[in-house]
Amino acid sequence: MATINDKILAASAKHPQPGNVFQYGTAGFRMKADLLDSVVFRVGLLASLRSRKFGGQVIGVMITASHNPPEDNGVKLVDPFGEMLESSWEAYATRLANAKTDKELLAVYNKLEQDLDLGTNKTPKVIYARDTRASGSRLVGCLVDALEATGTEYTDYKLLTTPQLHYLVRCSNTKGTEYEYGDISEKGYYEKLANAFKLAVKHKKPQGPVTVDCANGVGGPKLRELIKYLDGTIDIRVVNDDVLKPENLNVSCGADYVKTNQRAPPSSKAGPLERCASLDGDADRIVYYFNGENDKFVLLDGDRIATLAASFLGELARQSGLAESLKIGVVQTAYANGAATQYVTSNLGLPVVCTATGVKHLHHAALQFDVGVYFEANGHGTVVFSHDAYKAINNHEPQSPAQANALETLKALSDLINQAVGDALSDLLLVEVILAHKGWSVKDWEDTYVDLPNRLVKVHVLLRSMFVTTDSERRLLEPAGLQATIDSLCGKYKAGRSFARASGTEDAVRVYAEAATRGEADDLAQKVANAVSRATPA
Ligand code: NG1
Ligand code: ZN
Repeated sequence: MATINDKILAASAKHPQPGNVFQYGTAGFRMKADLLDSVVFRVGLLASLRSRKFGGQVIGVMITASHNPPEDNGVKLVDPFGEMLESSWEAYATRLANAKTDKELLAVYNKLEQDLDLGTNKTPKVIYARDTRASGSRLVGCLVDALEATGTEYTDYKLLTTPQLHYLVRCSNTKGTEYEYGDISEKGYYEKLANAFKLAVKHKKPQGPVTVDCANGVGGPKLRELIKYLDGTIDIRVVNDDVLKPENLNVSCGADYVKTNQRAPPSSKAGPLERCASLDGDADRIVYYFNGENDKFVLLDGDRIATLAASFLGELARQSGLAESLKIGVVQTAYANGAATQYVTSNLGLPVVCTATGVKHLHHAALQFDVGVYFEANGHGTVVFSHDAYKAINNHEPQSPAQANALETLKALSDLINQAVGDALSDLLLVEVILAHKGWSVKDWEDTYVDLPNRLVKVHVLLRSMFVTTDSERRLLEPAGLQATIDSLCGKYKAGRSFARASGTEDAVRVYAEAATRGEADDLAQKVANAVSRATPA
């Protein structure tokens, strides 16, 4: 009878390594889809090991390339509690992906089996899903070959948003425990969100419609499904939801298009001051925007969602009598606009923590608070409630009808907000609840503070690894002398702030600058970019 090793060798022969060097980065593996067969097969092997490491708990595999163009694809693992894969395992994924031959791959796999102290012999379990890309079903075939070869039990959830898969992983592993999260089904996800939304808005029906651009991705059909459960409590208009033509995915629409180009999708027909939102291709990011005075485009990005959420959660904590027991904080990266940081500390009186780029860093830091609000400026984020926060919210005896009312809303929000990962559909409903409660238009939301003019510049460099940062990527240790140059440039501009860091996803150094005026921000960014270029070999 063929052993598991024989089966792995035979299956791997169907998916030869193309000779490329791969790296599991912050977003898993992501590249042109036709390079990914061996990578996805090998991620399947790792998912099986990861499940064995956790005594047969369910591990998730998501096949998506998020906001990338249609011809790309990608794959990432979801850990048992619905979080992103633990960092130390990223290196194992990279090791497996780069084994050149089937034999070498088997050797790496067997070595990991030995080194990882896998404990019990429980059957490994994996669940997986994909976005709407044409290459998705082929890559699922590669994944299944690995799961079959390793004797892993698996369930195919077909098309899902990334956060839906995270939800299902968390539900699967918490069922019957004190952390039980929800029913292990797509329907369970919609019911959880819709019920929480209806409880949270109560009689404060959102005013007017919100138009949601779904990037022609999986968020479209899933949002339409969610709407069925909302019983008309909100008018959501779905646009750019054509998933039958996968070549349209993320093309001239979606959150990344809107954030990068600082404009609405050309197809947008929204009138002045109408609420609009855009999701990305796998619906884990969302940004809001509207046409302001004189047709001026106004973006309400992740910073704005974070400040809005923090302000409302702070109010609810005070109104429900829980201000003392709930430590609320906001986590940002260095890319957060300085005005947003200032607003949180001065106006809201809440602490702000800055972390390195990448949502896993933000998520981790947010867990240090009872209620941790975190968003990247690009719109990926959520609010995490600690176990103690859930206890406090659920056990608190309200002292007045007003307290009871606020407590009910807070409870509903702790159900509405995806605890595993940033979720565009959950974030959409969160923003809608808050605007409805405050009776705010998008203009009122914008008016909370004025963003400092800022500029992001990309400098292509040969060796990005020579840029070594400290202080949550806000300061450079190397190349020697460059930080002093940046400091001295910043000092010449009113409210000047700038930093340079190596991108984790491209061969480039990103320079961010902000200052009191548009011209000064542009000028500062350009000068720092020039200094970065000068500091690198041509
Ligand atoms: P890098 O390339 O490391 O700057 C970019 C985004 C991150 C995050 C990752 C994808 C900026 C400045 N950076 O990272 O926010 O979305 O891609 O995981 O937008
Ligand atoms: Zn995404």
